[in-house]
Amino acid sequence: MRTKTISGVNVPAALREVGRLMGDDALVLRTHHTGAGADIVVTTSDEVFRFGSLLRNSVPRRKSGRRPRVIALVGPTGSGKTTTLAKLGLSEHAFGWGRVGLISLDTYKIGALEQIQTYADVGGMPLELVRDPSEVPGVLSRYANCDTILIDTPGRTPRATATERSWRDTLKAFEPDETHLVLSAGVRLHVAESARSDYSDLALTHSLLTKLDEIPNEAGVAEVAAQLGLPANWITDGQLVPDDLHEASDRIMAAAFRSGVTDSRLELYG
Ligand SMILES: Nc1nc2c(ncn2[C@@H]2O[C@H](COP(=O)(O)OP(=O)(O)OP(=O)(O)O)[C@@H](O)[C@H]2O)c(=O)[nH]1
Ligand SMILES: [Mg+2]
Repeated sequence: MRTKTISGVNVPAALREVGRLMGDDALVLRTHHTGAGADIVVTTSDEVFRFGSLLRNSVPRRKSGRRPRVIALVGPTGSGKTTTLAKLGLSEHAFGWGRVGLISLDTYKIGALEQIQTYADVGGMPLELVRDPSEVPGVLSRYANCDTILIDTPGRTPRATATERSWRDTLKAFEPDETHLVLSAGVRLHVAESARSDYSDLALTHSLLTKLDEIPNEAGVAEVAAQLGLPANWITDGQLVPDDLHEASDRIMAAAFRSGVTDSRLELYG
């Protein structure tokens, strides 16, 4: 969502400037008090509509004729990939209604397999650890009767070594229908942007913001989603598996207006 930041010596002055520059079309998203006065972040109703459509945009399947839908989660260390994968596999609102097969490409982290195995056991979901692209055709044929295949990946910093990054070749061999970039909702915008570019070779299709429960207010969530500029199906807001998984677009749109738009608009024209 394109936004504009308009400054003034205080909030009323900045709001008057918003009214002067943008008139009726202005939607105030946020006000920030700064050392020099106030910054107001504004957008337009057309932009909000465009952003809502982007979030809900469904991604066409890349491969026809292959029954299981293949969904991969990628993202930095500790962003919540494995926990979210378990939520997606177990929640009736996501893929728990059907047969789910789990795959882990995380051969690096100690305890990674045990963590995901626990969830696989809870949901009676098959789980395989895949180390190399040559293993992919075999796994796909063993999982042919699944409705959905969920792939967990290791978290690594952008400075990961070539060896650590070899899981990416294995992931590409699966040709996922969807690849979700999993990021904590509290990340700074420049971190979100660098995560997006770090994973760009994996043809990201969605963003998936986690840990909304850990941020003091949700206003910034929409900015992170907008920065990523990807459709979003889910968000997570807690450690409870699978309950803390929710539909994304309404929550993100609500977050966009979390900072008292109504009050600000009244002030704008008052
Ligand atoms: N508060 C909160 N914690 C979460 C949420 N999602 C995951 N976590 C916690 O974040 C921690 C890391 O979660 P994981 O699922 O292991 O993260 P990961 O991305 O798989 O981590 P690596 O495999 O090390 O890259 C765990 O303690 C999770 O319980 C969430 O929505 N809210
Ligand atoms: Mg993990």
